Amino acid sequence: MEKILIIGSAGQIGSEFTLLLREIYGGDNVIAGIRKTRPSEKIANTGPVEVVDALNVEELVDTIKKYNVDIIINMAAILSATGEKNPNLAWNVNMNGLINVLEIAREFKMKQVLVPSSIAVFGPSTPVDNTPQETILKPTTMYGITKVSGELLGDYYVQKYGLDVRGLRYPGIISHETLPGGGTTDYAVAIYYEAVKNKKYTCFVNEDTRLPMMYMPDCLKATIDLMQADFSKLKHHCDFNVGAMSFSAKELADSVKKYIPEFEMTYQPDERQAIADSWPNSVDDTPAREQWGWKPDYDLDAMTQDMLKAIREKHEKGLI
Ligand code: VAH
Repeated sequence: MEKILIIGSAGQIGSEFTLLLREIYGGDNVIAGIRKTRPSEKIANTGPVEVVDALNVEELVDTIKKYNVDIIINMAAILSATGEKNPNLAWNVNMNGLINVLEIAREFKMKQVLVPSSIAVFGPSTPVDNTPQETILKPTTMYGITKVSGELLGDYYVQKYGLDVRGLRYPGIISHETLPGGGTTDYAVAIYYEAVKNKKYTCFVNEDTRLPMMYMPDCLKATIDLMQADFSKLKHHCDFNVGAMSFSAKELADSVKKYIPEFEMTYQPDERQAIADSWPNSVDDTPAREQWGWKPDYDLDAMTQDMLKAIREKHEKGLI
């Protein structure tokens, strides 16, 4: 059975993907790599946890040898908004961490490396609607620059060394288990928590801001489907567009109001507005659908119902 190390296992996607991987591959075969943030109870109690910083080669190699790791999933990244406050940190974590992972995977002849990308690879000169798979990639954020570079680096390791490296361009990911940190799309998560707790939310982008978004169950489905896809059928590797839905901040607020009629949304755009404005409204994910059968399950209304149900339960238990 494969031995999988997931770096960034305490993060928004990493925390839920670790649990899914453990259901599929067995708890003991999925090592949760964390840095400072303590893992959830569920992760701590269902398999091994190790302190692994992608910038610390020794830590990485020790963990790989200890568990005979043959697949690495690198979910650790400094996201767009935090990256604009500390561009050098974003470059260091997102790029030097990645090259360490790729070099070690090459040296240890690993089975696969999964490195997420993002719609942040696109910029103001990219076609904004139904953004094609192959298009202009001139991002205006350091995070976006690291994601374009990461895609190119991953593809290089595929072509030059025959390493199986895969990645997909996540849209904004919405979930109710682990809060996101430092992203421009974080408003699309905060709105649900604030609607349940306070019946109001001041959004940091304007009401017309439209972005590609995806509910976490679809994010996990896309990630595991790509991971398990037949490599020989992939014409792309580290840069798959994946779409699910696209909505404006106002449409999101209206979706919440359907279930919390007294909810009020106000808008106070901050520095994250410029980042959101540089990203597309929607993406064309035909290659993902053709090459590995991608198909989302959730639309905005189904997501809103599921998010509000889960967050209300947390609120009633006094967890938020
Ligand atoms: C961010 N959530 O906002 C991330 C994501 C497409 C956005 O990459 O930075």
